[in-house]
Amino acid sequence: MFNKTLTTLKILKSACKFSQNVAKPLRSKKPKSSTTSVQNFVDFKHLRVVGGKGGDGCISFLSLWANEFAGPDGGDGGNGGHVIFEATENVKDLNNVPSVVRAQNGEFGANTDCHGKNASHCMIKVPVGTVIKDSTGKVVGDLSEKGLMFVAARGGSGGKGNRFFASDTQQSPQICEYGAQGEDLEYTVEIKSMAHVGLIGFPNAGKSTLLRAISRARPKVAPYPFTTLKPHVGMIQYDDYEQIAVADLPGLIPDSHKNKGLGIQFLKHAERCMVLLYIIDMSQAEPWINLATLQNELLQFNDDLNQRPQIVVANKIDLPEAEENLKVFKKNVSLPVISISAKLGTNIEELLKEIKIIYDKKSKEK
Ligand SMILES: Nc1nc2c(ncn2[C@@H]2O[C@H](COP(=O)(O)OP(=O)(O)OP(=O)(O)O)[C@@H](O)[C@H]2O)c(=O)[nH]1
Ligand SMILES: [Mg+2]
Repeated sequence: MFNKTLTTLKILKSACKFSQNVAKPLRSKKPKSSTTSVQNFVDFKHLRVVGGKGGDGCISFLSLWANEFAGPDGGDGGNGGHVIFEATENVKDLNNVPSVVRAQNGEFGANTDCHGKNASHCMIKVPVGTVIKDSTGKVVGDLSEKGLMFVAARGGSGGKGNRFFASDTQQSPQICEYGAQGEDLEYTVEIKSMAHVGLIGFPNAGKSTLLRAISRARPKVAPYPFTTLKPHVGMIQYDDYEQIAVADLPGLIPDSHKNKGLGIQFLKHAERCMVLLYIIDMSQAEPWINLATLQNELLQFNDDLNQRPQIVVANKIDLPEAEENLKVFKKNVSLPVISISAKLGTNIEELLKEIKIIYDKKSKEK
């Protein structure tokens, strides 16, 4: 009898598990890095690209013991290298892209018809999904697939040596060409999608604390506003081998969409996230006003942003004044609210599960 009830209980339990069917978030087995430098995520860069200069041609005349005036023998210069962007899966951000990129120059031509060597091209590796805009803001390249390339600046061609100018009428030309200058252009490169989930909130709401709690990323945490000035990305691991990228974005303030505070540039990061997580500090009075302000900022910037899946995270519930605020907050907010304490780790697992559910739903839609 006892055995029978035990088996029915077991079956019920597994049925319950099956109905939930959400992958469990995993704790990272690897400790956090102990290096002092912390890398931020670069999703936008303005850069200058300069193609290599072509090598100059050569003026030279061959003189042999039996033939003193054997004719012109100056070789051509080599071509300068191009600057090329190449999409690859091996890099995740634009950290490795320098602000000025110069390709190598072609070699000069030499006597005895020796042509200068062509310079090798300068390849810049960028992540798949990089969009390239010219100085007027027009999209000129979209590297949406692995291996796609965009020639950003062409190198100059090599100059002709005096051998090239020899003819029946001009047997000893004293002229050659200089190598052409490479193109000198400016571009803006942007990554289309930065992370699956973006953390949005006022300064000091606890965004960086939350990212530290759920991933191996190490953004700076401090009790003053604007600690985070550049975005950081961390990965959450799940037991179905899925990884979800979460971006800690710098804090927003009222009128950010008018370029106040850290400005529009930081709202642009939010555009590159699939799911938005509003982090609201529950220890402050009337937190629902903060949420409404944040939503309004996003709406003013781009009304598509409010159509994205959103979760409201009520943070700092460990503080004494948070309990009362949370009760009223839940009544005033229509979105799903998850209350957590990023500092103590309370309810973090529930939040991670909710993120996974939304992520799975979104991935199926694609
Ligand atoms: N008690 C309590 N304190 C918290 C919690 N989460 C964050 N804090 C504290 O709040 C302060 C600000 O935290 P940060 O994570 O730096 O806040 P932020 O949102 O990243 O701030 P900015 O980078 O300036 O936008 C720190 O002193 C944290 O220790 C929490 O759940 N409970
Ligand atoms: Mg921060």
